[in-house]
Amino acid sequence: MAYAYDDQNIFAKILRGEIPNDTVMETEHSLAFRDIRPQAPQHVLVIPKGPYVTFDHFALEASEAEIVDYTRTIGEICKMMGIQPGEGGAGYRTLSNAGEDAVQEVPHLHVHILAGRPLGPMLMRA
Ligand code: DGP
Repeated sequence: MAYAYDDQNIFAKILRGEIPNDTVMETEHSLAFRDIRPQAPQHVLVIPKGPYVTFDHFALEASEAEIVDYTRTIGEICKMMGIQPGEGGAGYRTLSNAGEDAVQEVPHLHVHILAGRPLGPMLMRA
């Protein structure tokens, strides 16, 4: 089944300027802003401006320009946040929840960048 994009989701409203956000970086195809409910001292969300629901949707259907812009934006934010392990930073975690098993709350692709404290095991033990 093809993805149906709900343009009333909260991140679509942020992209249209209907809801304020704490922007970290904006590019032609991407927007990064601070999570409203941070789960680490640094918690940034990176979203594409296009109407993509999940990472697989974006990876399969976005243009190369969008994919390059989005990927580079994530890298630039890691650089800006000073968290790159290869540059003396203490590291970070990127994650993107998709669908019901992952408890995706907002149906617009977002990658979380979490940093600033030890982040524990990758997944909660069942
Ligand atoms: P997820 O479960 O991966 O879909 O996480 C959605 C995240 O979005 C969650 O960490 C809280 C954040 N969030 C929800 N509404 C808003 C909002 O209006 N503004 C901002 N900045 N973040 C939001």
